[in-house]
Amino acid sequence: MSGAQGPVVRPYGDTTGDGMVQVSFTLPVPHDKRAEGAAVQLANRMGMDPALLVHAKQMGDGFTFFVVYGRVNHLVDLSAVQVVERDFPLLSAKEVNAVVKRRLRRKLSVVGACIGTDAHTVGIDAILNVKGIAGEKGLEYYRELSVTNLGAQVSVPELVEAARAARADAVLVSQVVTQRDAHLHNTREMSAAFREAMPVGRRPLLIVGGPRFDESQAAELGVDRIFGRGTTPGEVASFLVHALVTGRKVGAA
Ligand code: B12
Repeated sequence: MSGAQGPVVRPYGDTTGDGMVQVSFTLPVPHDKRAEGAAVQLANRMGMDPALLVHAKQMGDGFTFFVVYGRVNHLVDLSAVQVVERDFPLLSAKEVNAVVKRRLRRKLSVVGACIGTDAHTVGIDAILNVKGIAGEKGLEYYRELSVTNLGAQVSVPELVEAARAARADAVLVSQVVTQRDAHLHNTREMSAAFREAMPVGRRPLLIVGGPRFDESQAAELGVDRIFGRGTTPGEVASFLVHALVTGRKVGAA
């Protein structure tokens, strides 16, 4: 990337542009003076100078949690920041229903699940269940969508079978646990299984979501779209209509 082009920002804590940030981490040591020194040294090595220890608390045997506040010199050129922007129009539930009814002339079938050992269903329920989230109703509320929510800890073969049985237009998978990159491994396994089980053209749209995904990794993971923190059902419904009805199916082949 060439030199700075756009607005350049630096963090601030007390006064604009002072570069102050706060980080937290855990070290595998009991809480004592040496542990606190180690935390400050780590912060220094991360580029914080000065690094001020503002909180330290032992968490069970042999682990200490730290919060460190300090100055960094790094700048961010906003024009060089790359993000996945929403590239489809946001529709109301009424508009989604109208488009599906008029153009698809049947209900759009959606199958959702948490796969692998992941039992964090709150996120997928927020998207699918009528109760929804952030003042929006979930996809079950949409008259022209048929929703099958398989719940927690669904195996990939079970998901493929359920998608086949429901003639799914889209499969929505949630992955919240990221320990040992489980979310990435599970997503790759899922997309490979659909590629193996169904020919192009018959394969449902594959969507994953969860708070710790990098939304730019869709192609790499073999899915059509990734939704991250704070996703609302309306965004997902609008994307479904865009990808399956009004636009061409997007993403990985
Ligand atoms: C509630 C909770 C639980 C509940 C889950 C209950 C349930 N039925 O879901 C219980 C107590 C069971 C639980 C258990 C565990 N948990 Co827990 N849990 C949480 C907690 C506190 C909140 C998660 C949540 O509900 N968020 C609210 C929802 C609405 O947000 P969301 O999931 O991000 O969903 C939104 C978006 O991401 C997106 N989205 C999500 N999925 C999808 C899918 C699609 C298709 C789309 C479009 C969008 C989308 O849309 C949603 C709405 O905006 C988090 C910490 C936290 N504050 O986040 C830890 C957390 C996720 N849990 C954690 C852990 C470690 C565990 C356990 C392993 C603990 C243990 N040792 O037993 C177990 C694992 C159980 C299992 N087998 O999965 C860790 C994960 C760490 C990591 N690196 O992976 C966290 C981060 C806590 C922590 N800081 O350590 N947990």
